[in-house]
Amino acid sequence: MQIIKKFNPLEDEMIQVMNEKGEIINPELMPDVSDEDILSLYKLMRRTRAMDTIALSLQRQGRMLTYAPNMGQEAAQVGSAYALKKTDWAVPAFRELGMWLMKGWSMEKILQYWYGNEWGSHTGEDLRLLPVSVPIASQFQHAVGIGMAARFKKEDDIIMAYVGDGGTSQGDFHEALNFAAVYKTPNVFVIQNNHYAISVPISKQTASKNLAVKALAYGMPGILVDGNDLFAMIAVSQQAADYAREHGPVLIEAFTFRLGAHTTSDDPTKYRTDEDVNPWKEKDPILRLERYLLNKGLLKEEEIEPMQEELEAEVMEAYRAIEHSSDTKVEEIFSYHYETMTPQLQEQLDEYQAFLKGAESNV
Ligand SMILES: Cc1ncc(C[n+]2csc(CCOP(=O)(O)OP(=O)(O)O)c2C)c(N)n1
Repeated sequence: MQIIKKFNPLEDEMIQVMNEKGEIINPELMPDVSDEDILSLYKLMRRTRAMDTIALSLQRQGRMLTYAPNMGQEAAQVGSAYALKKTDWAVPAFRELGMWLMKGWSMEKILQYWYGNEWGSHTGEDLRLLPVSVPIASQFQHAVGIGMAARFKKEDDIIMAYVGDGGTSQGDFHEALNFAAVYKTPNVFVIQNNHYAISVPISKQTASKNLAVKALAYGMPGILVDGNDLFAMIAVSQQAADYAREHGPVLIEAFTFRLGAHTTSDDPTKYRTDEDVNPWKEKDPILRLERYLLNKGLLKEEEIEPMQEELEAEVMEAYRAIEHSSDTKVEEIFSYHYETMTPQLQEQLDEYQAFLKGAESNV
């Protein structure tokens, strides 16, 4: 737990293991991961990117609902989730595709969720993965609650919860951190600082030196890590997981960048320029790991394209399995809000059904 015990976020340094050329610059921090695992993590990051790109294109074709892209954030998601053992919990916001795949939420179910069907959220009971949480930072309260339950039950599982930089301005974020530190819950909180909350840049979000520093006020360690560096993410997350299991909560700020739009409803050219984005293309977490693998001879240039084609085919196969399979009836909007429908909802349902009848008789 060398990093957790020594790191001081007030000094505003950032933990890095590998530079943008894919060279190991801090070998003493290199996590113990086999070459085989590194290669499969690379493939998982590529699978995440392939799924993201295809989901976006399907949405543009009108074959998917609103979608939140992950491009650029794959190492932050995959590297943190790699530190979890099977019975540990993961509590997402809504932009954690790499973590979801790592945890075992199937491609089909994920696509079904974004296709607009809640059955996609039924991940299977033994996965210990909470569903997508759209109310910003509310998931931190749930994560701390699970943490308290784990302590009561004397289980040794940790709970890793995710939030965006914008989420750190919500009351829920601060209340959750405070409770977690007071009750020493086994939580690892991961902020994916992707620099924007929709159009609001990080400079308008906080006057703090960084986001990791917020941990100190609550009495827990806070670590700033290069979120585009897979090895740094793994090293910090593994040490944070060990610390949380033994002592209590840790806050990680994964410094990364959202290369795409906030969602398919957003146009980022309205609030940022190519000059803001281009430097981050060079820091692309997949390219960085690819350079490492190529340098080490663990991957050959000619293997990349066939791998890409294989992954794209996998994604399309998963999508075809759910396309149309779960188109829901509009009536379900009314029937699943409460156990018994309220008079107001009943009135709206009656109105909708009367409208349908009228439409039919006009045909
Ligand atoms: C409580 C709440 N307020 C506002 C919104 C609308 N909203 C959706 S996403 C978003 C920005 C979130 O930014 P951030 O936490 O940085 O995460 P990112 O989207 O960048 O991953 C906002 C304000 C919401 N979903 N919930």
